[in-house]
Amino acid sequence: MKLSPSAMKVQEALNRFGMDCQVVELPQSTRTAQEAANTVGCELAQIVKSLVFKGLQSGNPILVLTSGANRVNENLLREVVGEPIGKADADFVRERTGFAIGGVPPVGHSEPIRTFIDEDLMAFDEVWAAAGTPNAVFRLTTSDLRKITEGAAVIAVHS
Ligand code: 5CA
Repeated sequence: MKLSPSAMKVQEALNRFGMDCQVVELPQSTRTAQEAANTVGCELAQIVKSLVFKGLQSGNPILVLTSGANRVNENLLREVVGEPIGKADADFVRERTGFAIGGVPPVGHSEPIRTFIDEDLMAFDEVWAAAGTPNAVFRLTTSDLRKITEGAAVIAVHS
């Protein structure tokens, strides 16, 4: 099956890391973590949410790969990041990652993004992440998630 251009960007990024995982584009929505869990048939907590925040002093994006069941505690994140942070709006997400909300992947962004991983994801062998569109996902091991995020810190970011 031919992938859409955004999903293809993610597949190519995975290939560059030597991953053998396959992006799948589905007829059902995977736009939210709950929809993705329902669609692929996994636990909500096994979905990797790619949440973008904005450093309010630097203007830099910050990516937090969060377990689907968790909410990011912005006070904790602020301490780790070292500057005040705010939520990113849809335009900022698209500009700085190259992807629209609902499809933001953990890899393949238009620029390198400082990334953190929610420690709760590490409880699983396998997780599912968005792959560029609201209908595209891929499954990977959590050790591969660490590999493709190249040294991202694993932190406790939820309340
Ligand atoms: N495809 C699924 C996971 S496989 C997905 O992308 N889920 S997500 O949780 O990472 O992306 C949705 C997130 O985007 C929401 O949790 C929310 O933090 C954010 N979001 C949704 N709407 C907006 C909006 N209008 N402005 C800013 N952020 C938003």
